[in-house]
Formats: sequence, C-alpha cells, structure tokens
Amino acid sequence: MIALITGATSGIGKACAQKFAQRGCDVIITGRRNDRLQSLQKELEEKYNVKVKSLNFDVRSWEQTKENLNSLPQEWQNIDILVNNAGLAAGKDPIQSALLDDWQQMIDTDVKGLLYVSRIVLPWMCSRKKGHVINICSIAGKEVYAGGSVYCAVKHAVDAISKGMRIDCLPYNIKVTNICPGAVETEFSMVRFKGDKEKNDATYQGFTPLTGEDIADTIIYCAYLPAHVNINDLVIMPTAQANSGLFFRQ
Ligand code: NDP
Ligand code: 8X3
Repeated sequence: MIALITGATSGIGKACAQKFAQRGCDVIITGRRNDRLQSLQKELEEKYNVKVKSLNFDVRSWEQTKENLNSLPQEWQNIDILVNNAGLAAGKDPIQSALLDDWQQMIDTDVKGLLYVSRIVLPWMCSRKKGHVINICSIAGKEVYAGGSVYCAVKHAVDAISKGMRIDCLPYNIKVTNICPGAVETEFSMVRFKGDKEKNDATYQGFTPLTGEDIADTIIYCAYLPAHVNINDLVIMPTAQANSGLFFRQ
C-alpha cells in the first residue's frame, strides 16, 4: 500500500507518516522544510523497513505541486491513500483589522493547495478505481468563532470539497473521509501566533489537548476499514472541549 501525506514535517502529518509506515505502508511525505523530510525519511526507512519518497514543495504553487507529483515514477503513482493535511491558521484578528497576507496564506494553502494536490492524485485513483482521500478539516469547518472568520471559512470550504469530491468520485470507488479535530497540540498555534509562545501556551492551558498521534490513530482506523465501509465525516475533540470555543480549564 502507498500513502501520500502532505505536510508531514510536523504534527498530525508527521504522526500519520509514522503510523502508516509502522503498518508496513510505503509513504510519500511532503513539506517545505527539506531537512525535516530527510530526517523523517531516514527514520521511517530504518525503523520500519518501508520505501519512502520525500517531495519538497509548497502546495500553494500549482507549478511546484504538478512538477513534484508528476515526477513520481509510475509505481509510486499508485497511491492508495491521500492524506490532505498540509495547512495552517494565520492570525486570530477580527475581520475588520486582520492582515490580508494572513488571509491569502490560509486560502492559498488550505483550499487551493488541497485542491492542487487532489487534482493530480484523483485522476490516478479514478483510473485504478481505487483510493481513499482523507481531508484534514477542523471543528472550524463546522462552527465559526471570534477572530477565526477566514480560517473557519477555509475549513468550511474543505468540508464542502470533501462532500463534492465524494459525489464526483462515487462511480470510481473512491472513499472520501473528512476529519474535523478540535484542539490538537502541534506547531499549529506557534504558526498561527507567529512564534508568540505565551499565546501558544495559553491555547492549551488547563486541559489535556489531543496530540498528533491521537488524530493519526483515528486516520489509521478510517484507512483500514473493510472495502465496503467508509467514515464520511468525523469530529474529534479533547474530552475537555465541548465546541470550538468552550473548554473546561482547570
Ligand atoms: P503543524 O503546524 O504542526 O503542521 C502543519 C504541516 O503543514 C507542516 O508539515 C507544514 O510543513 C505543512 N504546510 C504548511 N503550509 C504548507 C505549504 N504552503 N506547503 C506545504 N506544506 C505546508 O500543524 P498541524 O499538524 O496541527 O496541522 C495539520 C492540519 O491539521 C492543518 O490542515 C490544520 O489546519 C489541521 N488542524 C489542526 C488542528 C490543531 O488544533 N492543531 C485542529 C484541526 C485541524 P512545512 O512548514 O514544512 O511546509
Ligand atoms: C484548529 C482548531 O479550534 O483552533 O483547526 O480552529 S481551532
């Protein structure tokens, strides 16, 4: 089996690469930080004796995405599982004062990047009549919160894309799973708050957040179900989180 995981240099994507490799799956890992890709490739090859391909590109660029994915040798194009994970939130400012650059980064990465990768991989899956696309959405794709209007908008778009993908790919035996996590402690908040450690720490203060491994375990569960079973949509939260804004902090 071959799994392609975008954004595998950190957090949920890295944990997915490790868990798929642990299961004996060959993996294609992608991201912009090549040093991290190289060390993860080495770790997976040595620890799990699987084949690993690293592709170093920015999903915001259609040219880079097309070039890198099309450079895969034929046998690597037989991708069974695509985890569309690369993504981010940038800033948490009110819409009336938020930065345009933040909006562009989120729209270009979380929506256009996911579409670019899917546009290359789906025809390969459709021609084999086999494949599973797992889109990493968010609770932000179901609810809207203060300062999150554009992040919530891009994740609502992912939610809609998952539904549309499932309809269009129905005749091709393609599974589409939309995963919507609540708070997961990864590099997400350091990225969102641009390295502000205080804001990062405050996000996870007083409760036990999910880990990248928790999400990867759930993704593995979805990926290894029998051929006739698909999880369409899954919301997963820390026990101490009731909705996108309500936490029980102690
Ligand atoms: P991390 O910041 O730890 O990981 C994000 C990953 O995305 C990195 O590997 C990063 O790689 C990659 N990435 C970001 N931008 C680009 C880009 N332009 N091109 C290629 N790769 C990119 O955060 P998470 O693991 O938490 O986030 C993974 C996904 O989960 C995201 O889609 C996020 O929105 C979603 N999510 C996160 C939640 C959370 O609370 N953490 C909750 C719900 C959903 P690199 O920088 O090397 O390019
Ligand atoms: C990340 C979770 O609540 O910060 O998607 O939007 S949240």
